[in-house]
Amino acid sequence: MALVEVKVPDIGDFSEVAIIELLVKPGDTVKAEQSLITVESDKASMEIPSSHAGVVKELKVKLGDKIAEGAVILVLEAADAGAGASAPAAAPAAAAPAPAAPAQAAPAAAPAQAAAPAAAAPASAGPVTVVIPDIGDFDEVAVIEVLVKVGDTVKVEQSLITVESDKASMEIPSSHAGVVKELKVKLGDKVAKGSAIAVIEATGGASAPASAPAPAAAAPAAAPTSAAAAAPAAATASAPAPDRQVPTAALPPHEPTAPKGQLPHASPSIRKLARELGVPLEEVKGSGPKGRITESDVQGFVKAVMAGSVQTTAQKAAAPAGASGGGAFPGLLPWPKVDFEKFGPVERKDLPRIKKISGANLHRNWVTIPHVTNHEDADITELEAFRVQLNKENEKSGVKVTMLAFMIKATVAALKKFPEFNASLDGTGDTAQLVLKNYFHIGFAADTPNGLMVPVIRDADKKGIFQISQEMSELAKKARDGKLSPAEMTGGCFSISSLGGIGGTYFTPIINAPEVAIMGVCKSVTRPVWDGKQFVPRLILPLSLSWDHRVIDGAAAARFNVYFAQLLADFRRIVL
Ligand code: CAO
Repeated sequence: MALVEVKVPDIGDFSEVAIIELLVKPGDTVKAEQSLITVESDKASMEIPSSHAGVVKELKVKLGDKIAEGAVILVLEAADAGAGASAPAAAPAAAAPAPAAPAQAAPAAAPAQAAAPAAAAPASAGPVTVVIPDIGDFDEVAVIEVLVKVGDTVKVEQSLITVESDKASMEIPSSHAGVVKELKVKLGDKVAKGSAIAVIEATGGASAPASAPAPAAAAPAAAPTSAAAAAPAAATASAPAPDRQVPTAALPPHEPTAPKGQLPHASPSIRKLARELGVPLEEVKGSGPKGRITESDVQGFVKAVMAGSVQTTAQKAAAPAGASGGGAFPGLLPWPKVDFEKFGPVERKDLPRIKKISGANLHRNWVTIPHVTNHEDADITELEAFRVQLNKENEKSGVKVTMLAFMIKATVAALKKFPEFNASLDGTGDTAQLVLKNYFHIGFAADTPNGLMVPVIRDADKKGIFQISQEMSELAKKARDGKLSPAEMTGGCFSISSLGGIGGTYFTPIINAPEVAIMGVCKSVTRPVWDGKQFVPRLILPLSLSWDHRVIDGAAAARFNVYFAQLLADFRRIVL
């Protein structure tokens, strides 16, 4: 038994390709021509097969390594260094007739490479039939994606179709810029060198001669030109993504089609997209031919994970012991799918943009912050009388003082007394810190036709009741007119959500992260209150304080609420 170094064969004009998958590990027994690694360029992915049968002794590469022709992939204890070597044929179809040398094995084969731009007549303008270039020894490859449609404007080297053999997939770029007049292929067609792909009304731009197919002497697979390999990034950056003509049946996104242990079917660009998004392709159900994973499959998977209706294997592994699985939250059921029309006529409306944004924030805050809500009643009989009197005295000023202005001042005093309420959590786990603020910016929830907004009164500690009232009414108007700037909604320390003008008794306000508490206020009502001798009518304001239990303790919350209510009951206390 001899030790054999298996090397990267002639892979054409690629100077370097990235290893995206390791298909074997030390100790594995491999057959000649069994795939060892998968490498990927911008336009193609390919598996590199073994030149020999034997046992893997040592891997010389790791995921993410950039490799080129001649790089050693692994050391193999060859079953028979001479006879075990593969025939010249190799991945992906027939391949490089590079003879495998005993002991120091030459690459078994040249994998298929990204195709050079599709060949076409040299005409620089007018109709051009773009054909499949030399793609090596493939007899026939299947068209698995049609990336353009009639009427599309394409650039030189923009991918037109994706073809696939059993070991590689590659995108075939256009040789000419122009408008697609006719498509000569459809999904599932088998094509070979010279097959017509499309007729393009060329606008003059053709790929440089350097990018013509250049079969490598030792590797008949189509040698990509450096232009073909380098161009796609620019092409995709400047051109809108074409509508991929692939089946987009609404299949459940999380029932992998790839048999266990086998690679999922996906084109190089889809693999790249999945890697960028961190999508485990082997967990995605493909809706394309032969279970091929399409762009919309990847998008559907991401949406499902974000909605919590699907949990990746990694998420399941990270879930707490005993969790029953299901979504990002253990045990969470998928959102119910209801055919509403079945029960009666309905109307569908898009959610306003603000609702989408605030909804996402509220959702995050509700599910990530351990909320507790304490309720309290404040006797505002005297304060309300004072407010009414103030407004009478200042009728002409045009500034109306509402209870909310007093509550903002009371909030500042309570935050000064209980600084952990004027704080934010920064970081998680061992590195978590409490950021205590020495400023007093108070937000208030404003109901607008488009949804909830929270403008912020800055430096409320430095402002009087009239100024706060005036700013509040200006900010509330701006909010309703959709004219609030982002700066007017950021930097808050604590928020007040007042439903006092509407009604209700108590509710659970959602904390406005990264704040750690929020005061909910409902409508004041006159109630009979026992004063020790008799029931007397008092104006009672219901308060609901939600607080983040990671930062605040229940006793502190109760003290905050009691103090806040005392301030409103006797506003003179604010100067103490
Ligand atoms: N109890 C009884 N009456 C109250 C009150 C209270 N707690 N708070 C306000 N009122 C009265 C006001 O005195 C005013 O009465 P008049 O018209 O007789 O003067 C009336 O209700 C309307 O007040 P307002 O709403 O114009 O003023 P405000 O300062 O109380 O509130 C604002 C301003 C912008 C906060 C409010 O208009 C608003 O949008 N509230 C909704 C907040 C919200 O949606 N919260 C829920 C968030 S969670 O989804």
